[in-house]
Amino acid sequence: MRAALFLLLFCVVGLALGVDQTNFKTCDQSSFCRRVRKLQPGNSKFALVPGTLNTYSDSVTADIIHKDNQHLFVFKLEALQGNTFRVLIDEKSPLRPRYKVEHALKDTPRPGTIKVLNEDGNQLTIVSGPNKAVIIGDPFRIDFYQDDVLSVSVNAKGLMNFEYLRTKPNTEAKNEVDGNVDAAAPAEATPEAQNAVKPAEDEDPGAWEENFKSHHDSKPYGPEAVALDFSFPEAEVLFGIPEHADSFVLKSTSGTDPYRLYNLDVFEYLIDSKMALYGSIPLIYGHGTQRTAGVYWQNAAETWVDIYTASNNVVSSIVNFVSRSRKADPPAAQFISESGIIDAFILLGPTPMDTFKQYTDLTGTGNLPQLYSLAYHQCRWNYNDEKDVETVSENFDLYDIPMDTMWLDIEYTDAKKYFTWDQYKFPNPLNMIKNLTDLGRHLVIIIDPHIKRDTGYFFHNDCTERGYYVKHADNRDYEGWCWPGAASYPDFFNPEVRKYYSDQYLLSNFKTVTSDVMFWNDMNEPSVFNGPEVTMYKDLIHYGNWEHRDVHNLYGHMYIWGTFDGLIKRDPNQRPFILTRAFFAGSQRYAAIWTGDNTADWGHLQHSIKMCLTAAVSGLSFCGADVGGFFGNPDPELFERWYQTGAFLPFFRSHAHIDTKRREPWLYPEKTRLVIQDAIRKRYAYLPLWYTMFYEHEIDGGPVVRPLLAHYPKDKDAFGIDNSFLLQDRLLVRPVLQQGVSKVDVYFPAIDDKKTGDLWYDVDTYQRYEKSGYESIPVNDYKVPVFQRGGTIVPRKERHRRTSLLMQNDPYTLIVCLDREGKANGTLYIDDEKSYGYRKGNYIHVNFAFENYRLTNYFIGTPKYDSKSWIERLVIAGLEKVPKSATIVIDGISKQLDVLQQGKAVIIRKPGVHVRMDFSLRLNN
Ligand code: NBV
Repeated sequence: MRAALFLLLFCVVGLALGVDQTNFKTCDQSSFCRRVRKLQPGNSKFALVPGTLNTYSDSVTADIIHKDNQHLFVFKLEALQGNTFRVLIDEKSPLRPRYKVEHALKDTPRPGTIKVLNEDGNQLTIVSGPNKAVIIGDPFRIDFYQDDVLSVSVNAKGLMNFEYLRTKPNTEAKNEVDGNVDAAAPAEATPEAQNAVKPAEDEDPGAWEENFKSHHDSKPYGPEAVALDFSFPEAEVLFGIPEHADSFVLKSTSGTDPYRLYNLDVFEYLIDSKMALYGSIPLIYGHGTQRTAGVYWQNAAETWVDIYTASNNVVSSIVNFVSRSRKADPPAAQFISESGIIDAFILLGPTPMDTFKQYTDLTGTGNLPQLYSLAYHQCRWNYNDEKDVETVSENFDLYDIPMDTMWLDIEYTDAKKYFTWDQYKFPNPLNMIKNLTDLGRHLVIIIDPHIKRDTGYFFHNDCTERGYYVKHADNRDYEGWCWPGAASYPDFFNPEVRKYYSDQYLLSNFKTVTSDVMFWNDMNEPSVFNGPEVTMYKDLIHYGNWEHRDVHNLYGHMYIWGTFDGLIKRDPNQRPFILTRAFFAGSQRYAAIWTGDNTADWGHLQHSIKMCLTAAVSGLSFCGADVGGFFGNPDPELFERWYQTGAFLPFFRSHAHIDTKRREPWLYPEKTRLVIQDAIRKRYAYLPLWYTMFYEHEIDGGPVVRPLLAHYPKDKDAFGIDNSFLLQDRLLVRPVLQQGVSKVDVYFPAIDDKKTGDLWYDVDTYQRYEKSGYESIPVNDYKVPVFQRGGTIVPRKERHRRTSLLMQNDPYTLIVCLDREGKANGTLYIDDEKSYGYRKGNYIHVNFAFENYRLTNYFIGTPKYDSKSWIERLVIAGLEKVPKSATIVIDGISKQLDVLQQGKAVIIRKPGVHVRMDFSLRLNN
């Protein structure tokens, strides 16, 4: 009852007021952020200790000293393969070990080799391939060059900070603050720290214990923050550090709070905001017309990131940077973390795509998903019972709208006990699942990490008996409030707990699902309704005796790792599908993400693109937003435009809050239903492209969804564009994101500084656009402005089916859009859409090339997968004249084909070639 009231209050207050910002800390309310931020740019107090330098085949080590307090640190610079360096700094003899992030990197990074170029008194230069690192002794700084161009400087602003661990000063005065800096007496400094200028950590009243609202953080280890600045001399814009509901290009934080990285469940989050959200990836890129570079700051503690760029306004910041001496004051970022060590990877590019791949080389790529998970998903909180699920599924068929997956939110469980079902609403889950799978559909159900403290619940009893829960410092199990009421949280950092948890997915344990059912992991920031900032206390203890403070941003990642392992154990030959809300660096190896609880308004629709673009360049290509908006009720127009946008983002799911009106497409006016049907059909037609792109992502790490600057790095006007995106380098998508418009301005990017544009073809009309710059494109209700780049070939499947499974053997259409030289190129990937057979070579990866009026194919590797599909149609756009006929040669046998003109393209029907066969098709003029 208490729980129900609490939740009711939580929802009602939230729904009435939107986000309550006072629930979340500002930098000034967070002791480490405000004390580190006090340090102004200038000469750093850190210096290399002369005579301590050692060089090895792949690295350099030295001691670093803080010149005021004489504390010693160890420094290591490692060269890694692929234009990457790693900077590690830890205390030389810390009072206790400091936390080093584990499990974010995919493997141990591959070492590179270095040569010492020269060493003089204060400076050492090492070379690794085309890269050079100049390590300056005093003040400590590292300059990274590539091809003799300075690309990244470390500590150039002198903002490095490293609060060494110390014993708690013996203070009588209660050293505590309530978000109010002046409220308490300063701590007494330790003898060794009593130097001329007292460091902020000794002065700040929140250094040894801290309060926020009614919550107390005991901070037994005191101040232990680390910080470092990174400058990007070649950059004009910075981007990265998801997750924020903000523009793709990061804004200056001068006069505002820094961007915050602290996985949090923010109720009704704001857009255009630097506030923390559900996931954190401490990765930033600097991009300019000549070069791109990046920094991955590997730290899982609460982190704030200050951005130094000219202005808050992207356009004027670009202009400013060009007009003034950028090199003297380049764009820079300072990472400030509450604990841990300094562990930074410097990614030297030089192109945007190189830099993105350097990051995925370290943290891994997303696995090729099962094809159905790239199709359309239907969700709401909640589908009420088995009948409801069946009716919704039937109605999709009745209205002829493709739909692959039904989702069940928390209400399917017995009293929010995961791995159980509500026996009244879902008495026969296996039957319900079978009904769906018989139709070619799938089911995804939610499993959250909060465990109901109920002595009748096996999971709780096991965790209690075996000591699996996250604990207080005195070894008591931590208890918070969440959906089930009183709940505890398994410590997924403990391998034994992960094993226990993953075993629950075995069909021998979870008997009421089949291996076709997949999972949604929500609330894994972790969300704790009555905890500080709706999460866990930082002084709780995890496996290995680490404080929650050290590992917070990794909690959700460890959880989904457990889920992934469970699904692999359950069926080693089926690719898991997991959707997660919280994430960290490397989470792409386990799950897809969505942007959490957005709102049914145009601003949130616009932010779905910005947020997924940032996620994609941070390794997480499989991203989407709740179509329609989670909170509120979308009007028909917003709903239509949201479907059209979602249809071109990787994860495509409609979802809604329990208090919203039902919004299945047929509940809207007929025209809206038809627009939605059309948008979903567009998605299904492009499924072969999506699947090919995700395979190629797994192989090479390039994002699936890309900002324009990924392929147009020299076009300054493209840098800040985040209402459009590329699918690989093949399609340019610019959905309608505003209410009531009859045209949209589409930006066609330039390939060079002479503003030369690529050729782009409207995918509906094959109308060609040749110039770079804005073009006004008329739109009606059905129109999604999508353009295929001249020079590419895109595969499609054009028959309308109920689900993607039923399309498996359908024939392909190849859309060939020619560049100025009459050429085009593109790939198609095919396999069984489900298993790991492709890892053993059971696939077809084929390249199509068009040149000199001839289309040919060649296979990348041996085509092994036994596909039944044929190529049924070719569409060629960009020919100067309509050819008289075409001749196809398959296996030495030639056949004449008719060529038809259709609008601005020509069509060749029934080339009749199987996807595994070599062929050559010639156009006869
Ligand atoms: O499980 C209920 C919801 C879910 O529908 C949503 O997608 C998640 O982001 N969940 C959050 C919990 C509470 C939302 C107020």
